[in-house]
Amino acid sequence: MPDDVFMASPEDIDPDSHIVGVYYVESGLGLWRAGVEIAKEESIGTWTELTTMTQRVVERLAAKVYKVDGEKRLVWVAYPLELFDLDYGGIPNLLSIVAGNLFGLSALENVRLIDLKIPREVARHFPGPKFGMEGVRGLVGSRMGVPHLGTIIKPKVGLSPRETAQVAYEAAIGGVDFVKDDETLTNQPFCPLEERLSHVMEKLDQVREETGRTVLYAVNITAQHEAMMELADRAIEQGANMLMVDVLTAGFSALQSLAEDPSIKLPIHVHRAMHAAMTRNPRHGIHMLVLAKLVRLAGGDQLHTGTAAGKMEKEATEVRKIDDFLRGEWNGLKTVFPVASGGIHPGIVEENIRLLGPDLVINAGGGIHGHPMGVRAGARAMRQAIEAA
Ligand code: RUB
Ligand code: CA
Repeated sequence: MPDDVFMASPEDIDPDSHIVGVYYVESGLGLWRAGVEIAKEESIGTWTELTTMTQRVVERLAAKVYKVDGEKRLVWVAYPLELFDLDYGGIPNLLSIVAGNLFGLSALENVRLIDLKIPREVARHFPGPKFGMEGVRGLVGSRMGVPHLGTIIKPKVGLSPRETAQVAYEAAIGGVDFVKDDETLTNQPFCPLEERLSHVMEKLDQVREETGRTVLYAVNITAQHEAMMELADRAIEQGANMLMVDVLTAGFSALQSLAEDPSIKLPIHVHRAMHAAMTRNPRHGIHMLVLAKLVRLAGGDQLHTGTAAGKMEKEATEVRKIDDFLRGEWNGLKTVFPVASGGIHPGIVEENIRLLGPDLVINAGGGIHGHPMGVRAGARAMRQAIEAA
């Protein structure tokens, strides 16, 4: 098929009837031809001419490259909405198209999906967050402009249910708004989920009686799909007030199933373990902003987006951009509460708030449980650092 089947000018692309992928590309082909390779592979084409091709397929379903930026090495590829099965295929189908085979094409040395423009017509097929940042704040009774303080129970694995609950209690009394499991802890024999949850919730009830404060506990139900839905039901029976899922290892459809289930009336904390395999290389893979958009579509209420200062690889301005996206208006969907986490301690709280903004969950594991005077003192120190900032 001639290249011009896969090319258009910007005036020909209606943003309401296309999903647009913006790709950073390194290729000896030049940007337009590289864009054609992406559009072809991810819509109707392949490496050779086809006897099975029809005019109707060419006219309606060809993706088109319609813009390039030579300086930044970007290409814009528009995919007609008719290419997608949004209701049944959802995010898996969407990703198989806009972020599918193209990463392995030998004609492209490096390619990175840096943004995905999703029109309202597409967003309408997804649940979005049930609570969002405002909804989560409502549960805790906090006001905008004040960060939430969270903690990951540490050691991340190995404590018994009772020990976990005691650590949660100390952190809550010390001043955290939110306690979470580590992404590596789910339902292992040394700390079965239901037993852990019931002990933790008992302790958090005690905190409410003693202080009047509601503290959220995101219990990690990440599991095989059906088992995860069952764990969600069991968690609700045990009085859970928040759920947690590792979205990339479980899959976006796992998150969406939780968000769409009308019997689950709890916010969902989303961890992004494994994201760096896709997001870390600035020349190849998928930008975290794209994953953040998909999490918002699928219904995450809180999402890890990185820190401005901490232990994980990051670029503060990039993290800020993602956090602002999550907190801003987008296709009528609720907001998502961004979570800064990874190596945070009181000494770098101010820097994180200054660079990322105060509508943030500031999460500290080692930064609380490593305090020489214990967990309660660690939580208090973090709270004081937030107040000071
Ligand atoms: C941090 C932690 C989280 C990281 C993940 O613990 O357990 O898994 O936040 O990184 P600690 P990211 O506070 O002890 O460092 O949030 O960037 O996805
Ligand atoms: Ca962790």
